[in-house]
Amino acid sequence: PPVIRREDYTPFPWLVPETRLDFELGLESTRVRSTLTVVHNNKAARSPTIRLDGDGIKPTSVKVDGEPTQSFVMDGDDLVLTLSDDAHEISIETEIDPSANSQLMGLYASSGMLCTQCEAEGFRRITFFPDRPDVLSTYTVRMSGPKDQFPILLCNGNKVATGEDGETHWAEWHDPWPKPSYLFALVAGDLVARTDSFTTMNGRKVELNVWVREGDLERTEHAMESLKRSMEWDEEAFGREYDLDLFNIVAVSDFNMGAMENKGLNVFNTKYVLADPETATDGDYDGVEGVIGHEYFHNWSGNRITCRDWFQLSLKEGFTVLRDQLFSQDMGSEPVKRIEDVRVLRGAQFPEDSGPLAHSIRPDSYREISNFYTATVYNKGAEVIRMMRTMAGEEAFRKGTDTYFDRHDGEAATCEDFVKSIEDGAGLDLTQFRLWYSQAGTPKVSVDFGHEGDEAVLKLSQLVPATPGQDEKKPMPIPLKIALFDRETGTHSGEQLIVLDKASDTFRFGGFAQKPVLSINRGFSAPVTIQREIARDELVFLAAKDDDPFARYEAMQDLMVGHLVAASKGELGDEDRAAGRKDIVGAMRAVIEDEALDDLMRGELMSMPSQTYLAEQMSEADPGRIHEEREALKAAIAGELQDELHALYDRAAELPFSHSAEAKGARKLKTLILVYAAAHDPQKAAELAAHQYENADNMTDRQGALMVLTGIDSAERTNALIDFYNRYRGNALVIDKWFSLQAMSLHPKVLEHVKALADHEDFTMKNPNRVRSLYMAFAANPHGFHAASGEGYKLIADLILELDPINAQTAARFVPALGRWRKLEPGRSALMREQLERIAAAPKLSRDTFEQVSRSLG
Ligand code: B3K
Ligand code: ZN
Repeated sequence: PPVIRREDYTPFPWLVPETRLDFELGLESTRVRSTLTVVHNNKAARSPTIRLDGDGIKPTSVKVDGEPTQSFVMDGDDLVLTLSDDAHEISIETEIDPSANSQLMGLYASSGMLCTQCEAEGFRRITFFPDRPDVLSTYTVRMSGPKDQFPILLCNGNKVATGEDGETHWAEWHDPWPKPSYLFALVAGDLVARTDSFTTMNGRKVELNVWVREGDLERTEHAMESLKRSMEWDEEAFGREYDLDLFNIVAVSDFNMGAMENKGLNVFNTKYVLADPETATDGDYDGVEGVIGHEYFHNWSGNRITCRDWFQLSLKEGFTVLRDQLFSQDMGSEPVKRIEDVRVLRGAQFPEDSGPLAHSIRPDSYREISNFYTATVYNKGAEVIRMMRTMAGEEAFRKGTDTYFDRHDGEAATCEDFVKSIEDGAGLDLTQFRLWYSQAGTPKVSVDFGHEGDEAVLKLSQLVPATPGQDEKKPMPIPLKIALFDRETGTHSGEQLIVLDKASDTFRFGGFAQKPVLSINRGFSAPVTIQREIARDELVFLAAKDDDPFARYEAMQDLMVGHLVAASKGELGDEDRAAGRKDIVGAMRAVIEDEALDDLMRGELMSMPSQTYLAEQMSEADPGRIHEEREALKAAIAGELQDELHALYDRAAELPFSHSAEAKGARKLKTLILVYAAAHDPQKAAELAAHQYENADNMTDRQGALMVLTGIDSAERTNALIDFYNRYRGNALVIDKWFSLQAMSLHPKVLEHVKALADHEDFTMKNPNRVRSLYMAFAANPHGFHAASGEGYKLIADLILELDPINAQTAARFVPALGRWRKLEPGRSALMREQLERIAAAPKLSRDTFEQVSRSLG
């Protein structure tokens, strides 16, 4: 497959002002007639031909200006037509089989309904079209089909006419907003809606619908409330008003990702729509709110202003992730949301940045664009824009985004357009800052903090590591929020923002008779790793006293990371180990006893760094050793703090169920305490967990208890797993949890369990949620995946090979887990690499998997 390069961009030689589509819908056969008006694009070189992208489709008829024509050729999958004049009308017919579409790109069938997924290049699987985001067109769509099978017919924009003809009915939809083909969507099926409305800031009433299958209606309230909150928030926070009279959301159970922001017709994975206390956890509720917000916010950051080409993906995704993060921060606990977002960044994006798949947030080349919907483009993209906001301040940043929306509304824009708008609107100089768009790799900031006379002296240096294709890096501007604490009073005289924009620099702060304690990268103001020699007592101090919640969390994490990394490397003698544990236990006790903390935040402070994050701190990780040390520390904490943890559990258990922050915090603590208990006294923990499981009146408590039980070989485990399955049989999203919990477990036989689950009658390779629930959960379980025998690696490689022909996009998403071989101890490293080579040697790989495997080996 060819490499596509950003620098090769040229505008398309033709404009397509209008697109008319006519669908005769059927599950096995759908006929598509498309009529495009095309005119020569004045901003591009004149061309006598027009290339229309296709993917696996054939034209059954081609007409130009109403007349059948032979003046076209097929070039691979594409249709190339010769045109004599500057303006024409092209009509093409295709016929497709949605039921055979297991890739879930283009038009496909999902439990009896028809739906589409076009981003990034799915539209070309429906009809021939210039399937690129810079070709904007106004769509009019007629859909017809059997009334009983497809009583509901939905498309983008507004419904303008309907009618029926015997058993068949039809609807015509018109979307007044010009859009690229990737934002096209249609849905046809037997659906019911929760209906509501929202009145915009200018008094326009918008009809809102959340469409689901018959039995799911009761589980849509949270989605609808989240949508209304999103609409209101975007008006308030960014001045953005919705621009159609109708907004539809449809939940689909077979979906490659979370959701899709098609204009006026968002299509969602059921996972991000359906929620009620009995079947959804607090985390699921937050997920629904966040994804509903994300897709809604795309209406401006993505749809009204779209991307010129797919290299600009972060223009819409990075910005929209930032917008959804800020929304969720405002709806719930701001510090806890910030901690969660940083955890995602460190867990998913940092490993990407330090591995063979590292790329900048605006990549330079790709073979398959689906492989670039990454944590880097999304989450690091959001961090980069967040840094601009931090440097500008909230008010000036808003002026920058207003400038962006004003200047580029209706256009297909670039990341450069965005940066320039922020620069002009916010009054910042972002010349050097643009390096964040082109350089990959997580910068390392080394801190040397000293004291001279009455000055605190902060020496900082930065290193942006080499990444594939980028050996030499330039220093980037790194905004760091800092505070200097007085050791005696535990206070500081104000947070400051410093910007490290050189390879190294020194910052001096006067008025310190005594050396203060440094709190740095507060709020995680820059997506970097901080490398510092810091005394354990200073970390203990910050973990207890820092008034920036993120920095406090960070101190707690650093305390544990420092200890566990040294322990895993075998660097700790008995005395050091005991001293380290003593400090951690002391800090943990202080957190438990601190009455000023709310329980959601307390839960964060009490959480251990993940095994993946620990591995990321080492150049050659031994997952087995990390696991042992981490479990041992857990056991030590649980043993030392037995009484405190029990008292905390009992207090938390008294709170009745509600969605309040207090009740959520209490639930988080209960399960966290069970996790600790399981490492210390498994049988006792099994009893406690079984009790929590049986008495649960909500999914958070029940799932938490079952999660702990799956790791403990006991009768309670078996009973709870059987009960859970029988209780929720037939509810796909909850059965997904049942698969996941077993695949994520700390049970010694987890590998055998996963193999057996793959043969379970409820397992299918056709449903991405189910595949992910078993195999993504397993690949993220270091204890199983990194089995010293290499069997975990083989299991994932087998999966990739089996899934690749069915759903390439989903298969390719498993490759990064196998790309970590360079960062493992030699034994596992060789075993992992062997599996990548086995995949690479397979005779027929998809473009998706081929690209990921060859980059991972390269
Ligand atoms: N824009 C879609 C992602 C489409 C991915 C296609 N492979 C969802 C989102 O980010 O909102
Ligand atoms: Zn998005």
